[in-house]
Amino acid sequence: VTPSRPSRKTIATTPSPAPFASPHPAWLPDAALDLVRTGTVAVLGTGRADTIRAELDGAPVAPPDRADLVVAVRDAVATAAELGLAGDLTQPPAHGYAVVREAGRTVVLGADDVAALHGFWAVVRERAVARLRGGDADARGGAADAVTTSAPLQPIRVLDHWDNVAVHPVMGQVERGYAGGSIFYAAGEVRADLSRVRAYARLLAATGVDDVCINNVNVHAREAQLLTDDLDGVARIAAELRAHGITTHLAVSFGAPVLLGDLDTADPLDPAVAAWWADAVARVYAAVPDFGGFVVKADSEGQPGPFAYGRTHADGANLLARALAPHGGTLVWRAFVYDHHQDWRDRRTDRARAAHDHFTPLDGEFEPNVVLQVKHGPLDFQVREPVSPVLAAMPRTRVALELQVTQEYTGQQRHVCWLGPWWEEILGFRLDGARTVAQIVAGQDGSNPAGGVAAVSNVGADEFWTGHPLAQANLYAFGRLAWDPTLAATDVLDEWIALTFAAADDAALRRLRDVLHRVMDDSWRRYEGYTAPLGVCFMVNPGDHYGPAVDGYEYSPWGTYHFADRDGIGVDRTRASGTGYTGQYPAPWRDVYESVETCPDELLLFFHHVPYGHVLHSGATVIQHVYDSRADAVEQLTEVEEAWSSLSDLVGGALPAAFDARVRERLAEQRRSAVEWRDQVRSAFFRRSGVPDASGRTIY
Ligand code: BDP
Repeated sequence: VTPSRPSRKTIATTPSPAPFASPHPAWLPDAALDLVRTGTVAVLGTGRADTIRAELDGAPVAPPDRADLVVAVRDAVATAAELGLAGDLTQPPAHGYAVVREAGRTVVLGADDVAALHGFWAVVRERAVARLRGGDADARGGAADAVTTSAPLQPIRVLDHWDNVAVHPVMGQVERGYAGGSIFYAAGEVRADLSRVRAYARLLAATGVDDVCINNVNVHAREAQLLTDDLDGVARIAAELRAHGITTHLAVSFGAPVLLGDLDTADPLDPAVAAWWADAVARVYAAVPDFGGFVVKADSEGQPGPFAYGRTHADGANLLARALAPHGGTLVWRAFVYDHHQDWRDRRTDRARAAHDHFTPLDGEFEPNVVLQVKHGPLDFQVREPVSPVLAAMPRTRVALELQVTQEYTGQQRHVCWLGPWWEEILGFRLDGARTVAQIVAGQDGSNPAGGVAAVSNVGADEFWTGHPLAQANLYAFGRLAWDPTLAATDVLDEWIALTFAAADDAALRRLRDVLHRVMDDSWRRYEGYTAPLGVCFMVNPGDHYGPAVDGYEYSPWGTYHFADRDGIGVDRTRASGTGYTGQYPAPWRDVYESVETCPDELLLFFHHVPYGHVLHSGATVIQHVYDSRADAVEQLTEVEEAWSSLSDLVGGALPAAFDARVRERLAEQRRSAVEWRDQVRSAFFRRSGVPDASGRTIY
């Protein structure tokens, strides 16, 4: 019996009950701004310097050589003396900022106006964190004299919105959205009231995100028309984002020339098609002069692409890249290309191989303004996958890493699942044995061109932005780790707590910090603990991808199998006897993953088919691990609920009552769902294997 569960469609399309223009302030409540508004201030420069002035509204203004806090755009300042500083003027790094602390004053210098804005938010953040960590008065205002600089490692830091302009009959308004409707669109149009978009841009600017793609990569008819029929709407959105230094991008259909009825072909080598795209791009730039570029999902899950014309993906990407190049635009082409009609009876076919097989022969063939966007794992945003080998396999191509902030496969913003630790692991993974994924995609050592990082946003018109209020931390962390991937996830969580609960008094803030870490720190591993084991992936309900269905995709053409039978489980992806996928990795991973002896436990079933009695490095057998971790993870939820309840005296004060109520409602659903996962996975493997649970816990 499957307990009834809320359907994804309902969640995605429920309009927010809250007034559209007054959402939860997330990590920028007034109290956070008060940390910099108490002393005197001065802002120098134009452009987004006006945005900083607006943030500091209410603070006493003083001349720049005396103000306690000065924020300046580099070209608005000639000498250090103008800022009341001794010595030579500090130079901010390209695209970044310098913070100079001298004689109790704080001076921020941005390389340009957007960098000044980032530097401003850095000061707010530092003061909030100093307070959280019990810093003294000096740390809150101006600490000891020091100069710090910061610049983003990744040139592209983009959030992709899978928002449909018109509500899609199956996918709703936001595909894989778990936070209400779209902040951009309502009733098939760009919203008249874009106040939420502006508030969103403000939140993103404070993290370091600088690009947003405003519509779904699955481009349906109405979204395709954005390009031609609603550039005014796009321009209105771009204006809101621009105020906070965010550049607008559009996802377009490769088939647009045909889809929009103008031509009978979209062949990338046809001059009429190239001319069509050149015109379309010119119109976009006429409406949005600082437009960022296009994102394309082609030949994937039903989207049109160059294969239909016998052309390569380099031909396809270059067509659009050449149209964008004269305007300085970027073409992001997704590497998520695989056969979703595969023969599930054939054990040799392997979806995990697809992107590498398909794209690496094209390395060196892409125009310089093409960025290939690669999902972090070879399958599809699972709770555990190995890092995609494609990220290190195309040294002559700009490659961007794609993460998923929206929790499609990690609890759909009904379960607490803090993804900071997962991303820290991915970004820090030494994929070619020497360089981390973050360094590779940033082109840090110059041995490959720079790409960046992208992620699917988790935001909607929901009162708390993200459905589960604690899922805000994932959005915050994406921006921070995109800017600086060397940050520790636990410190990023501290930042989010310090900023979000800036109104709490010192004692309440410390308690909130303690409880939030208890609830969130291990939540990703806990989620992994009660869902699909040891990197085997999927086991979710087909379609909505929520809740357990052990064999949900096992006999379907999507290429996501576990091959569990009475003897064993897992996918043999070795060179010796399986699909050969391990051979796509550079050393040392090609050998580490090839052998059951060296393959890490958490990825064992991604790479190997093993008997249930196989002994893990942990000492447990595979089957006992399946039993134990599911039961243990559910037991841990009791501690989580107790920790949250211990905050009850803060409700209505430091912890807003509606925030608390939403978290409690979600914790109850998480427990219900986790119990369902535990019982279904444990029973399914007991029935297949016949091996009893050595711990004696009940199996249904
Ligand atoms: C899958 C989602 C699907 C997306 C696809 C993508 O289930 O809704 O369209 O990824 O990334 O995970 O294009």
